[in-house]
Amino acid sequence: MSELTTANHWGSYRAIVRDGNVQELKPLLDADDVSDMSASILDTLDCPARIKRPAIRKSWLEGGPGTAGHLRGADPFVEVDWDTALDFFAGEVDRIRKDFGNEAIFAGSYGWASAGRFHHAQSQIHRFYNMAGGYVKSVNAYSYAAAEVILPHVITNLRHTMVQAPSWHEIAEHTDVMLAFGGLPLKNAQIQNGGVGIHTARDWMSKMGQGSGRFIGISPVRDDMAAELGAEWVPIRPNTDLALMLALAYCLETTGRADHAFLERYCTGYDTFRPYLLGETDGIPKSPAWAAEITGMSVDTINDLAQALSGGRVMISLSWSLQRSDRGEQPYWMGVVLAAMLGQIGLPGGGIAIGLAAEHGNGNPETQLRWAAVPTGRNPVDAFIPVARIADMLLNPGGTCDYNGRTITYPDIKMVHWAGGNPFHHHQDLNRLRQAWAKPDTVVVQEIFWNPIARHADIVLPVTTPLERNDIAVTQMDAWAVAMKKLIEPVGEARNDHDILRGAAARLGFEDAFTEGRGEEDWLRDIWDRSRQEAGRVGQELPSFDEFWEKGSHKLSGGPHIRRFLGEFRDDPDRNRLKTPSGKIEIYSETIAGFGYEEIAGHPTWQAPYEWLGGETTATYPLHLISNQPKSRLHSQLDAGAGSRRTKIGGREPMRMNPADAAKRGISDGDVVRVYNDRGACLAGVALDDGVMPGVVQLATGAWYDPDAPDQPDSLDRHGNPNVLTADRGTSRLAQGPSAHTCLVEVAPANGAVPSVRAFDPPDFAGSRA
Ligand SMILES: Nc1nc2c(c(=O)[nH]1)N[C@H]1C(S)=C(S)[C@@H](COP(=O)(O)OP(=O)(O)OC[C@H]3O[C@@H](n4cnc5c(=O)[nH]c(N)nc54)[C@H](O)[C@@H]3O)O[C@H]1N2
Ligand SMILES: Nc1nc2c(c(=O)[nH]1)N[C@H]1C(S)=C(S)[C@@H](COP(=O)(O)OP(=O)(O)OC[C@H]3O[C@@H](n4cnc5c(=O)[nH]c(N)nc54)[C@H](O)[C@@H]3O)O[C@H]1N2
Ligand SMILES: [Mo]
Repeated sequence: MSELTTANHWGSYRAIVRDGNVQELKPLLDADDVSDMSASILDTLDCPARIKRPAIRKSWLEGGPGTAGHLRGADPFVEVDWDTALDFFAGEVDRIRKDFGNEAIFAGSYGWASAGRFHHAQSQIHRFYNMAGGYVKSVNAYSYAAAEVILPHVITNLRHTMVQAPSWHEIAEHTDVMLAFGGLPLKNAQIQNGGVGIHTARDWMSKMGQGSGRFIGISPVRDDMAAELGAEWVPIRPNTDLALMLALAYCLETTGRADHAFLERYCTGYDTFRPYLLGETDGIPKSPAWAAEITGMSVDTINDLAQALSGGRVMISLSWSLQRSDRGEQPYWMGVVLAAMLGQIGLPGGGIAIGLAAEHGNGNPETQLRWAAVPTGRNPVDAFIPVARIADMLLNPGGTCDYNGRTITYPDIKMVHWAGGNPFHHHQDLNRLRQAWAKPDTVVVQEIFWNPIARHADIVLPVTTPLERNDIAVTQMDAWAVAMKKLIEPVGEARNDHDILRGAAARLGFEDAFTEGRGEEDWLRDIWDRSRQEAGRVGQELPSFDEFWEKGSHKLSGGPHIRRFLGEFRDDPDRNRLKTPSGKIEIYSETIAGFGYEEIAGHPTWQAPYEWLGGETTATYPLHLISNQPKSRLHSQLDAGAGSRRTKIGGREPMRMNPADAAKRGISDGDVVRVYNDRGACLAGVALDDGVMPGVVQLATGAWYDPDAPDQPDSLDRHGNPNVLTADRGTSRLAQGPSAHTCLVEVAPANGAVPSVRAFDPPDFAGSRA
């Protein structure tokens, strides 16, 4: 028996390994893991959904590239040996680049993959394609695309808001009132891209709950604020936060509480914004009465919130979810304006917080180090898309898209390659994505499981889990480094991403460049040693690789607990200018105004979202669907595992619904229902919950898409994947981010026999070859 350390995005573990099997995963560093995933990790390791051998889609194998793309997701597979699979894969890369150029290969490959610096699927695939002549990439993240684009125009870059996010420590000590738009969901704070040493959020939330600070959660769902916080819940119609913020700003301005000295010294453009706020430009004062109509809140509630803003040190907190909606740039911009009007930006515990509790690291009061990574090299191809424009690109080769002041022309993609992400989880309007997905000649996927992305591929290459390889788990957002040790031999014929790509590189003649002559251990040492040098530069000391590996984990020494986001700017705005054009906070942006997009003016303005509870479409689709992050898994990862399957209702993804909405429709707790709109339909299992406001239903993302008729264009999803319902529309022409949180649906009892869920079964096989 041996005890070895391992880690993943949701925690660090001590594994008990006996006779080549992992018997148990125990928390390595802390027991406070409210979303412990160990059971799911273990029971999916060798489950029926695990991909054991390389496989090729039958029509593609028989007819060659470009054959029956519409059958992707419906065709059976033929299992092949590795040489055959790699010959086909490398052959396609070569054919496409010769015949069409590297601009015909899309390898943006967005997704979270697994923790571990070396076996990081995105680094590996991008390194590979850079050496193969380049690929079309994607920019920005599904998480916060709109924020990434708007924030640098008006205040600072998103990365800065993450690594300098006010720490829990600072909030507990200094914040008197926090207005948390979108809440501070504890479930989300349990994970971190790259790994988590000790989960800190829950303890801090308890501490803050016991302190004197007042926490107000503004959200359609009550448990977006952890019980520990003892917070007040103020329900709001989804996607109307901007109107509430405007009304709060209106109250500050009209009662003489706006900090004009701050606006004068640190901001530009308030003079242009103020007439809009007061209604002088459009005849509509953005008053509490005006906002009450839009938000569904009472005038009194809005006035009370405005009063609360005079309660001492005030923090405006914006969840990332706010900007994954139509015109999602706007509440972010207005959140900044509101904080500026309060004049506390740069003071401890005051100002603005972005993405607090969205992940473990934001708020985690720990030291940060920029760790070394696998070098990916330079991409010779310039073409790119905003990440969520994938279906648009595939459907409209040669078409254009506006993005942040420029016009992008969509390349004509012949080959798509994904490693470490699941667009059939993450993208909106899956029926549309399936149409788009039928277009390319060839789709290559490196996956662990027969999940929907693997099923929609032509060439499927089975990949190891982190338990089957050696690696290092680190992230800039946590103080811990954990040795991820190989616990077991690869399951079936699974290979590491690096080894798969090395096999193709060998066929294409650049194996040595790809590997630099290094094996796994050499790479780990190289990454560690380069990180050690970087640590030295920032006053940290890392042990030698051997010492670290032997010990299994290492904690960096402590850092400042009070970060004072934008503190230097506040101290001296002339010397520490922001990187905005004016060097100040831009309440009015000439740059954005200059783009001439009617949906985004030069300052924040309210416009009704394309779908919302106050609009006309509510006659047909009267419920707003919140498809938020799942508590029981990470996106679609480990949906086949015990932890996630335990939560299913009638085998379907649970959908929470207010009892009043259910009663109107004759729906009871535990019923299987049909959720639908013009874009699609899925089944789900109902959980009644008065913590979801009336008019709203909440169905988390990540149930493996399970089309009932996979050869039909608009199939019912049997399992409860909300992305058959969401719209594939960019937030605006500014960022073109995903707008998943803008979505109306109707719900009805699923009368009669309902098809059983087959998402976790392997696909059909039509034999095997060599
Ligand atoms: N409706 C709706 N949709 C959303 C969201 C929403 O709020 N609502 N949120 C969006 C957000 S914020 C995000 S970040 C995305 C997340 O979207 P993704 O990051 O694409 O989702 P994951 O399920 O994490 O996909 C990772 C995939 O990589 C595989 N994998 C894991 N480790 C490895 C590895 O080492 N190698 C390889 N080759 N594969 C590996 C897993 O099996 C899994 O299929 O979803 C977005 N989609
Ligand atoms: N357990 C777990 N944790 C995760 C993830 C996971 O898959 N599982 N995913 C991680 C990833 S990739 C990301 S990007 C972060 C995402 O972090 P967030 O974007 O903050 O996460 P969400 O869960 O989508 O949204 C949080 C809450 O915002 C509320 N909300 C939605 N729309 C609106 C609105 O218009 N107005 C208001 N006021 N509230 C609204 C919803 O009620 C929702 O529960 O989470 C990370 N954490
Ligand atoms: Mo995300």
